[in-house]
Amino acid sequence: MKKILLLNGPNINRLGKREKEFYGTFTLEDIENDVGALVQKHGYELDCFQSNHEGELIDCLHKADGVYKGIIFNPAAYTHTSIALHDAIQSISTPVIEVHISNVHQREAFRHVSMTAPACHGQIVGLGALGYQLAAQAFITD
Ligand code: CA2
Repeated sequence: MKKILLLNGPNINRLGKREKEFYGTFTLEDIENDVGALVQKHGYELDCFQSNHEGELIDCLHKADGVYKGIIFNPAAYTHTSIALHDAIQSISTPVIEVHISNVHQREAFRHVSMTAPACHGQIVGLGALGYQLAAQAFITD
């Protein structure tokens, strides 16, 4: 099972266009290419999926169960609201690492709470695009 899933939630497809002070200048495509190159060096395959729709993210998590070594997931704004995504993560046995590009704890109070993190294996926040690579590393060396 040398496969890893990179899953991104709403508006992550807009990275590199605005709010560069929070999210940097890189795009989702850059993240997918860089993580893909990293995992490939270690003999892993990367599948990528991004959706702006909660239900599609839930369906993707369900389908991923047992297929991947691990799932790198940035649920974006759904992090702070979605009990449904929490339950979807809880309902699968494949470990999920939650990643946030920005340091959500330095931002608005509504970003300080993660509904999804309690169901996750781990969480990485505030390290920019590097966070995705570190999450991949955790699954590779695990
Ligand atoms: O820091 C992160 O990775 C976030 O998950 C990004 C989400 C935000 O809602 C979370 O609180 C933290 C936002 C995704 C990207 O949104 C954009 C907004 C404007 C321009 C480009 C992207």
